Amino acid sequence: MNAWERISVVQGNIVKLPVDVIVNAANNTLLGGGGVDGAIHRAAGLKLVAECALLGGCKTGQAKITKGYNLPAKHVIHTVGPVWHGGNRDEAELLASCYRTSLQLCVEHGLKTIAFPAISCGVYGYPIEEAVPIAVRTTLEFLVEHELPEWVQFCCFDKDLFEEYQKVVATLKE
Ligand code: AR6
Repeated sequence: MNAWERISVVQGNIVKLPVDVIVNAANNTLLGGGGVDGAIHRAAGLKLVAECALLGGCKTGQAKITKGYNLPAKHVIHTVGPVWHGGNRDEAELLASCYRTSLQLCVEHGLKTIAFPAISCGVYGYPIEEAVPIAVRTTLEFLVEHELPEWVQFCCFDKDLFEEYQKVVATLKE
């Protein structure tokens, strides 16, 4: 299967997705927060924050894995996206690294299906027209080189983001 056939764009709430692993757009403490982080912790239950507390935080651009507890997803990969400062503080490389390190954890743990939120595109202020091509391109480059994960979903909470992903996928495919 070619790499394009292994990605999908969906609209909805990532906590509902029955995949091997969902990705959390966390902060350096890994102890919870607002946005998708808050939604994932609420749905997973308190055992998730207890496991996260043992991980010693996470550097920006890196990722760590836990169980999914009460989520339909079996695991959660917690990654920390960059805060947008205008684009001159290595934001693009750090964002790409979030996708690469999360995908690499799928290889290491034998995970076949993963769903990503739009890392850094909420509280952290990354402009979606800059972030979405990085998400899609970095993921495709990884899939070309690796058999796992077999399937990647980009989960968009709102319609604008969903449309942006569809536009970027269509443009890159040409
Ligand atoms: N399902 C899918 N996407 C969601 C959901 C959901 N349930 N909820 C929000 N989004 P954000 P960041 C989208 O702010 O910018 C936290 O407090 C949202 O619309 O969650 O990386 C952390 O603890 C947006 O497109 O993450 C950090 O402190 C995307 O998820 C900080 O926010 C990311 O928005 C991280 O900020």
